[in-house]
Amino acid sequence: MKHTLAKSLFILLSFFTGNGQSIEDYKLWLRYHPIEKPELVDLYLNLTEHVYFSSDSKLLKNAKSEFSNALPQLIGNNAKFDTSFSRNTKLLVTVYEQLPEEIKSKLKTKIGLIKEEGFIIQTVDYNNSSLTILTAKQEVGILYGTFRFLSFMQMHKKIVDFNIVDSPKIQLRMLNHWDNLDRSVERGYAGFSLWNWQKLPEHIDQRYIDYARANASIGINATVLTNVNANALVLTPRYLQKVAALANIFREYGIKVYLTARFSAPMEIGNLNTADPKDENVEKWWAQKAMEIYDLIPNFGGFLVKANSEGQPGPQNYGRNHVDGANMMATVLKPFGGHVIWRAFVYSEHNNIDRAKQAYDEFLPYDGKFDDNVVVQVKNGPIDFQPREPFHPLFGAMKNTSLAMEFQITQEYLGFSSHLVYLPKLFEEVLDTDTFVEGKGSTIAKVIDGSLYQNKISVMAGVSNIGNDLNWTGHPFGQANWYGFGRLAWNPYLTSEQIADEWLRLTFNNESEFIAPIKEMMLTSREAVVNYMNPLGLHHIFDSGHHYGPGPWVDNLGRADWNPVYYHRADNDGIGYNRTSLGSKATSQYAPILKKLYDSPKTIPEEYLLWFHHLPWDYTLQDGTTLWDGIALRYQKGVNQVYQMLRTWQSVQPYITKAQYEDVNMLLQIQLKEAKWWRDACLLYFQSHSNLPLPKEVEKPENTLEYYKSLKFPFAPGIRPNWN
Ligand code: BDP
Repeated sequence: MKHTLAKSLFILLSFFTGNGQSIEDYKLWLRYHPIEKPELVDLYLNLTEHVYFSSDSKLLKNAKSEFSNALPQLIGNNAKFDTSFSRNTKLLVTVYEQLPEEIKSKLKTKIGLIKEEGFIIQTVDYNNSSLTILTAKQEVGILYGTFRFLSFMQMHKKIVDFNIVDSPKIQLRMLNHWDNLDRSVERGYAGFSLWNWQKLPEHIDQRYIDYARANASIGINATVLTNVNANALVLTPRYLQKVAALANIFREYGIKVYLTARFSAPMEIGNLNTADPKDENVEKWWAQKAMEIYDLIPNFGGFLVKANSEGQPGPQNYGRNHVDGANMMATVLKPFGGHVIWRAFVYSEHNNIDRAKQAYDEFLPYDGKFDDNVVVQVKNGPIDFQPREPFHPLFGAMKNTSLAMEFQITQEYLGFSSHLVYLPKLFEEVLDTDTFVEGKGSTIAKVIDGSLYQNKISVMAGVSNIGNDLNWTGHPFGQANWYGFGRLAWNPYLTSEQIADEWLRLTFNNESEFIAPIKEMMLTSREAVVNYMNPLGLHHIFDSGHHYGPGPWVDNLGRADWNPVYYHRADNDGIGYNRTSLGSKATSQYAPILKKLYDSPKTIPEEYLLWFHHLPWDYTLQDGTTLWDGIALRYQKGVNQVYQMLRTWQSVQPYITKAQYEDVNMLLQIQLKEAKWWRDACLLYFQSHSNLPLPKEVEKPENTLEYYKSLKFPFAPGIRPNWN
């Protein structure tokens, strides 16, 4: 009865919510659509008709309530929760320590295989019948196992006997929110910040709970609440009370809270006249602050620090270095088990060398000098979250330092939340890349998960794409990027294809006629954006400040390395940045085998060609076309790929609701318009240097170069105040 009711309600809701984001989208991948196949319903009913779920803590209660909410939606209201473990129990959920001895002994070897946060789901013979056990070393493992179990049901997996052992491969799986205290979100394209600082700590928005549920469901266990361009106010008692209210909720979902720490906080909120990390009073101030924070938030994670980067204060203001700054903070957090996550996103206005080389030059000498509760957080590429970059050469090079991977989930340089770009494809490409530092197979995934150098702390961070939009991420497919980031942080060896498959099933439906084409669309979407924005290794040719749309002509900003012309170096002879041994020598920051490969335009993977080489317009590409034609054809290809995405989406209309269909259809129309804008603006501008005609396959530009140059967007979202 309930089953049919839920279904009709679902259809009704979808019907009445119009064409944009719908209330269904709010549920993310935790939609728990009714299972309609009778044999599957029977299978799961059989498994769940007698469940014993030990729930003697808040965390376990949350796991149980997810289970008891989801089951009626999935298979009707027939699950029966037993008050104790009995002969009837079919599903037993409890931590390993509390299992009956006989069952413990059956799982003894398996429990040895999981890490602290891992879980086991195993079917065993017990009392002459079959019993499925979900167990873990810690309660949080039960929570993760619960969500996994429910996801199997959502994905219509026909599992009779469970045999699952899984643990996260990375310790800190962390979101970085670039959220300001006024609720604006730097580089945020999904509305305002979730954190309602004004109403906290008294008012607890249901959103906080649903945010925690969503994160726990994919294993995210840490969140930095505030922007890396930090405001010291968050460290004042009034705000810390608010932070504590959030931390209390998140703790019950296995999530630790971190804050960004403004290096000059002792001066701004502490009345000191210096923030010198070697000053005794400064260290005392931070020690006192740490005590105050841990008093309120006993499981506080620690600080994320952006120092001496893009104008942020840091130890260099006092003639000290990154190690001095990071270790001072690490010392005060150490007694409480806290971490310092110190960012390596640095490039200096006083340094004329290639910006792509600066972080490596600055940080490599510090390798091995950071305290063991310090992690150095490095962006995936050496410049800044471009649609494609070669990997950051610090990965693999800093062997004696725990390195965190910083990905950007929000699409600052990938069309904001208007473009459908499936980012796990990008993340996977980075994680699978071989650094060759310890010979073949030294992949970035192994650097990050600590298996290559046995570093103390492993971290993967993602700059969040979440805001208070009804669907959380602005674009409904932005949810796949949040989901995919979490899954890869749990296991960096998963494929982007598997993740897309899971997400589609959890979010939409299990119809193969829907899944197959849409999965294909997602998997090509990343290459499409590279083609229509930055083909062949071009990068950072975005319009200033807001980074919305193309601006390859921009040459008038205060610092050379803020100008797109610095990066593409187009002139009448050719295009590209010579970073070879004969140019800026950035290639020498990579392992010798890669240096050699990258040094020659003939051997470098073509997708990085213009990142490392300045080449004449008539240079011959691998497919025999000239460089000029190759660039132009790729821009056109990107546009064609978006046309194809639209056609694909239109072809699956029968499998989704009207609201779902219309929302993405409208967004794809924007994406198509903007892909053409990118193609036309960039090709017209580069043509003013190459003086060559466009190949016949390329559509004629819709406007003049002057028109594209004249476009201004003072109110583009996510903009950083006073920023170029
Ligand atoms: C750049 C963003 C800027 C951030 C900076 C960072 O444009 O808003 O503050 O990165 O990562 O991509 O610190």
